[in-house]
Amino acid sequence: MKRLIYPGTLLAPAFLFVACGGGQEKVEEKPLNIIHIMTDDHSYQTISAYGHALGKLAPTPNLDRLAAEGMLFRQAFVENSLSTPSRACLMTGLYSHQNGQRQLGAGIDTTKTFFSEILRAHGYQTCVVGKWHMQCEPKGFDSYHVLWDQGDYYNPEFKSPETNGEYVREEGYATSLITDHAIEFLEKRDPGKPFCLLVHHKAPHRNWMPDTRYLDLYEDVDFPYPDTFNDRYATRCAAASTQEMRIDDDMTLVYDLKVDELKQTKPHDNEWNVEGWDASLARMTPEQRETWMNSYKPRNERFIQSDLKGEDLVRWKYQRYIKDYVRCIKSIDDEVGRLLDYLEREDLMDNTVIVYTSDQGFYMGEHGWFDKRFMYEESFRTPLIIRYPGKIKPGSECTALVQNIDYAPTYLDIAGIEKPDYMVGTSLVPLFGGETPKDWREYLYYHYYDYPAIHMVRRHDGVRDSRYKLIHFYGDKDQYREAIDCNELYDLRTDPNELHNLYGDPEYAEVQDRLQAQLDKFRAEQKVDEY
Ligand code: SGN
Ligand code: CA
Repeated sequence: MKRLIYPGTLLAPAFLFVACGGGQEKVEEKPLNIIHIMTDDHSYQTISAYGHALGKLAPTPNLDRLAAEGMLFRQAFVENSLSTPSRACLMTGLYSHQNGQRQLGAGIDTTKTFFSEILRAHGYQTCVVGKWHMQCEPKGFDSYHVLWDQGDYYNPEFKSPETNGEYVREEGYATSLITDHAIEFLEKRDPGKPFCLLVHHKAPHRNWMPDTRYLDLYEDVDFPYPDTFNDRYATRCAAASTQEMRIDDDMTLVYDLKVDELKQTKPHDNEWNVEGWDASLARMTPEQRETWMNSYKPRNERFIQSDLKGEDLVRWKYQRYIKDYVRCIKSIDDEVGRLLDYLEREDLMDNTVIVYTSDQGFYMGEHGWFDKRFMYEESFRTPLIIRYPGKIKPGSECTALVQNIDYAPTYLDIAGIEKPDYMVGTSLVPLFGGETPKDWREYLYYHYYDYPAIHMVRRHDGVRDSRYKLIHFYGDKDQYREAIDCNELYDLRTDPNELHNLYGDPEYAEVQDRLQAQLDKFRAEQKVDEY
């Protein structure tokens, strides 16, 4: 039975009655703690528990441990595949047009209640560490230790109530520092109260800078190319061919791929390529820089000498990109392991729900891309693992359609708090038993708005059910691109790589009409104001 507790009241402990010697003894059931671990741009393709080729070559034993002890979600999605919008969905349980955060920059409607505020009002100790990124102060937290903007990998700046509003540089690697601060919160907390801790990592965000201890890891591994690596976007709307997120054209050799030696010798059309890289290097201590150069310099010199062109060059770029990315993941996995070890030592594993996810998915070369934004699977889908002892069967899997607007209602539900009426997300708790309730949602709504912007992905919205996906790209002509008003329809069962746009195919007319009707329904019911 759900307890409805109003703001301002403290969490009432639940009680279990245990039969004992013929009588009944009252045993206190402690309210559950919640840890939400969220990485930035982590693809499900690089978590070995998901079984993809990359994950097999670069294993993630600690994330796999979470999956082995909890539930792996195979159909978890975001509403808007971008950082701040995703974080706003998490905090509010609302779609982007309802919480205000449609694009990467300013937008969040701070009058909307964050779930952290509700938990706090009900007696939870709340804390966020790492990437906050939203253009408002952390809201609803007893403590916070957050990065400046997107944050930096090396010696990043953090702000906390103790720093009087200043961002202060801390020496070390972001993933480890964020874990340190998570553990600090746990150490200092009042053990008499439940907690909700958000651990938001910077990694593995662009420009994918590994920790010094992992600079050589996987160097001799040849990572496989995705089937769609050479996709040329036949049958699609123009949005797929007019984006700027291709490994060949848009991934820079200096900033993204760390070929420092090319700074002086090559003309660089993208100023950020050199400036951004110099800024990354300038952050390092002399020792960190020396370790870095000792690893990358000889490889870079060999690369320059080989003078690769065309497909060979693209393949070299892909290998360097993936290696740096999975090196960042290695640190994430280690640090999740360190946090789990701490929880174990402190006897917190049994009464803490642990969630692992990312703010969105990421392209690991699929369709020739890096970055995210599109409603195609690799960026729309996210990893999601939930460990909930006693409630979730270890090693279970869930294929129900779930979305990032569901976290806020889920965390309130776990705390025994009724979901406020205005929240559109749905608690995931009914899925934890292993069965999908009959009335579970059959469709998901997606909407991406950040155009014109870096990577130039056109605005689009769409719906997906367990098998089909309908996408509508829209937008007027502007100084950069032609007008677009174009649809795509995919059958994910017969075409999981989304290569064959079936929109307008008479054989799929019924499916198309059904999905269009659902899309129209979402737009009307959720009061979507542009499409
Ligand atoms: C930066 C990155 C982009 C990335 C956005 C959004 N460029 O602008 O590649 O798409 O962040 O990422 S960089 O040159 O600054 O690295 S998000 O994860 O925050 O949404
Ligand atoms: Ca992100």
